[in-house]
Amino acid sequence: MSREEFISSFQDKLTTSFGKSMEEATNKEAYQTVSLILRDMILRNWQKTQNKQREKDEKQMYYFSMEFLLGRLIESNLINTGLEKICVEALIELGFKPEEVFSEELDAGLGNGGLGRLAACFLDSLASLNLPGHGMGIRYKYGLFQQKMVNGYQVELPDYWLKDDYMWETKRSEKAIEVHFAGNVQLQSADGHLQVEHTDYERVLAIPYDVPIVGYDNQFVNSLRLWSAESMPNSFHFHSQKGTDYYHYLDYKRSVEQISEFLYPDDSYYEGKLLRLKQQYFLVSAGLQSIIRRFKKKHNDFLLFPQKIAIQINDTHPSLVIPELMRLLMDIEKLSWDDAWDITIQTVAYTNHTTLVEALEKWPVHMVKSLLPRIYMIIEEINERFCQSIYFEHPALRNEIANMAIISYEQIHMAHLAIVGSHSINGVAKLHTEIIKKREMKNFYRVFPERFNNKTNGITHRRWLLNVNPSLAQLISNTIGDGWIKEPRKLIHLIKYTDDSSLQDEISSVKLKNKQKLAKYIRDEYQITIDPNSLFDVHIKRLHGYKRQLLNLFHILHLYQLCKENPNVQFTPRTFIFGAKAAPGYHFAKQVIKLITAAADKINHDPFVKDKLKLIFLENYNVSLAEKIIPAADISEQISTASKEASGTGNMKLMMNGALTIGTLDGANIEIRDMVGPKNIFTFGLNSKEVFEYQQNGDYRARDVYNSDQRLSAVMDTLVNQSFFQDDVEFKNIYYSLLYNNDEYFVLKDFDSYVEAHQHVEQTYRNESSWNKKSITNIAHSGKFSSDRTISEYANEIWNIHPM
Ligand code: 26V
Repeated sequence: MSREEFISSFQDKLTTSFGKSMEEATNKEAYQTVSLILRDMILRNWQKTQNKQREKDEKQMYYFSMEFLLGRLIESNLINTGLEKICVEALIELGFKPEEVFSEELDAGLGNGGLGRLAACFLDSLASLNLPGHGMGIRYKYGLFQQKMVNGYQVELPDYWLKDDYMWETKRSEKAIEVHFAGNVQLQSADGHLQVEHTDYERVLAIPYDVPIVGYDNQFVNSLRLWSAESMPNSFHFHSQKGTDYYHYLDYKRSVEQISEFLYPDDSYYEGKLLRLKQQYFLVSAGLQSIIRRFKKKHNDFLLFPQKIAIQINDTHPSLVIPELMRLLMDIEKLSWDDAWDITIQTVAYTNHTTLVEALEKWPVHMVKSLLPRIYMIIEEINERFCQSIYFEHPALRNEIANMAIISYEQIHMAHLAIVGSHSINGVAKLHTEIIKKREMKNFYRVFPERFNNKTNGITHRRWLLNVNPSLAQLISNTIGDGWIKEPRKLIHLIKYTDDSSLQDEISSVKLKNKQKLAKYIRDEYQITIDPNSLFDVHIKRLHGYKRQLLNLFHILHLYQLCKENPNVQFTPRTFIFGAKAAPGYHFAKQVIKLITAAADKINHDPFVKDKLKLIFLENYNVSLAEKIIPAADISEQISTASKEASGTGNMKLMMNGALTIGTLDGANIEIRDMVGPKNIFTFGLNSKEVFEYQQNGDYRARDVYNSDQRLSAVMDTLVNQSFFQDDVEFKNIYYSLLYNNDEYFVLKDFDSYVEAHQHVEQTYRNESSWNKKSITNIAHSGKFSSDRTISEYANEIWNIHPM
């Protein structure tokens, strides 16, 4: 499509869809018009891809996830279809500002954080690598809440992302599926076969909305299928004389629609909520039934199923896939238990994303029994057979059966179910996988060693470099050619230029421009002026104790005290930027947010430190905001308590944009260090072994650390002595949790080495050439962390799917 053709389509669509002329069109209408043009093109390729996949009967992979954190799609769709340049030029010619037009799209925030964004990056890589792999998720009416800051506190508002039409979805009413809840189950034996009779169940209609997932420069389009729950008026029998049935119907309708109403906003603390269980079964049952329906169009032998279908479950959230697939194969398709079990195991693979005990899913037996009676029977049978097999085949583990059982103490352990019912269990970074094998799941590893494997996470370099940082992308292409876009490992060619002073200067000027842009955004939105020449230190992720935003803040307060004590201290001006949402019920995390904003208020208004320190807490951190911050970062804060962060992916995005990492030896930070070498990353703190030892021996004394470090006690005392903060109620809580609850996350313990690492950062930053060299080194090694690499590993080693 040429620019002229684009402009004429634009004018056409504007008239036919909105009845408006160019002069009257708003940014939103311009956005919708561009999407419509793009949509036409994408739909054609979508159909072609589907036809080809159907014809060739290639094996398909389905990624089941309760979360897909897509953000906006307009720019990545433009880039991937090759229309970006033309569209941008056309919009400018027509008098629009492209950035304003694109930002009319509301983020699809159907995820909490890392796990949901990973799913979105994976979809991009699958399509870009011509791999037949699709997403299965829920079309939540409300995504992750919008964060409003009121008086320094987080307040949550509903995220009604569907208020304008969502331009990328297609409703497929004709492909609706019925999902059944509750009721009674009777088992009967009929001519050697088990007859299952399920009666008096509640019927829910699952309507699929398909979103095309566009590959980069390959005309290949996969699908993300998002399910929405609707009531079934026809299934409801109105027969009361008094007219109360109508009200019952409305109750039923409301309760059904709740299923896909909102995304649970907590990604670290499991609560056994019935509605969440309903959501999980809804996704799993609708998704599986639609896969089986498609399979049956070509095949009647279910033994072929694992050769045609692979299912990856994103954490345990969709682990009901295992008993539901069993149910469908046995009760509906009439396979034997043994055949159904072989098929299920060969089809399903499970990714573990956390070892935090409080995040492990355990459903109460009574809940599953009443909501999903048939599924409960199947889980019981799986458990029975599994426990038996341990008893007879692994006598050495007999004493461990109670710990390994799927059902124990009236709870169903979903991780155990996921391990027993799948052929592959993977962690998301080397260290994480080792921890799973050697500690958290060591008994299972003894039983199924061949099932465990590692797949270090990745990010799509197309969005996180090409799209968000076009000037850096251009500079890279000018230096080493643009082969890196299709083969991100080629970024390594930059390594030859680390000493090239002209590249160093250009890298630094690209970074400066990005920082100026972010500074302007912050000035416009917050009326705070920050200095683009200061060091931008960025800490962006969900707020959680283990991610230790508090450690960062203590260091900032320490710097503040240094400036105050000695006005002549040699000081590299720094701007600290935070972005973080806390789960609405996570009080400690909310107190930390309040502490950060209170500190920001104080520091930013202190004329004494005016040119030296700024602290910004950005409201409503989400994908689109991340895209603004990441290209402008000098330092990437990845400071989790060692062993707690399974991988991290923000670390990869920041590195790819030339930021240097200050981090603990945790998650993928370790692999980043292995790639760039210890000189190009600032590591500090306890390692995972040391953390485990303290936990095992119980010999950590936070109080002793506090007493022995005067800088630390001076900082912490400001939380309680009113010298610095006014409203001190929540801050006292933080203080007490550190000293009286013995600092669960070793913030105090790591303070000293963190301060030292920051001194090292500061010294390095003063030497511009040395800094730029390190920055280039980081970019050069970031190719390994493209999700293209991750997805190729999954495709070859777990799914056995092939590029088409
Ligand atoms: C957990 C829960 C617990 C129950 C309530 C709802 C809910 C929703 C999400 C989660 C997910 C927790 C696991 C998670 O997000 N892990 C993150 O996964 C990233 C991708 O693998 C990884 O980079 C992060 O290190 C890891 O924390």
